Amino acid sequence: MASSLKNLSDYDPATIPDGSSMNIGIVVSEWNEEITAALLNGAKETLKTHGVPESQIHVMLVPGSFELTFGARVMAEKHALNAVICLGCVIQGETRHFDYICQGVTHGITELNLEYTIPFIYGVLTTDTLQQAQDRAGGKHGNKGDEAAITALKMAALQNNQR
Ligand code: DLZ
Repeated sequence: MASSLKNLSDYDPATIPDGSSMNIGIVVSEWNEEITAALLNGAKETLKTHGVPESQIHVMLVPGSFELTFGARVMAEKHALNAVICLGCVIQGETRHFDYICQGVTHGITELNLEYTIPFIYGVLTTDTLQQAQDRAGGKHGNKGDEAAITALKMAALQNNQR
C-alpha cells in the first residue's frame, strides 16, 4: 500500500508517551468545517486516550488554513505549552488559491518550528476532492487528527528527554 494511503489512525499504543503532564494547543481552521471538526475531535480524543486531561488541551479557531501560522504563534505566546497542533483542510478548487495557501501554511509552520523551542505539528489535509478529505477525517483512511495528536505527544516527549 502506498504510504500516503496508510490508515492515519494506526499506531502501536505501547510506543506512545504518557501525556498526563502535557499541555497541548490545538489551532483549527474554520474553512471546510465539516472536515476540521472531525480532525479536532480525533485529535482531542487521542490526546485524552493517552492521558492529557481536557483542562490541559487549549483550542483556538482561526478563519482559514492560511491563518493557522499566526494562530499557532498566539497560542504559543499565551500558554505554557509542550506542543501546538495545527489542523486544517485545503481542497483543490479551480483557482491557484490551493497552491498559495498550501505553500503559505507549510512554510509558516516550518518557520515556527525553527523559531520556538516547542514542536508545531502539521495536521493539514491537502486533497483534490471533498471525498478524499472525508476519507482522512474519520473515514476509510483513518483520521489525520489522530495522527497529529500522536505526533505531538512523541515530539513533546522527545524534547523533554533532551532537557
Ligand atoms: C480562500 C480559501 C480557499 C479558496 N480555500 C480554502 C480551503 O480550501 N481551505 C482553507 O482552510 N482555507 C481556504 N481559503 C481561506 C484562506 O485559508 C484564508 O482564510 C483567506 O485567504 C484569508 O487570509
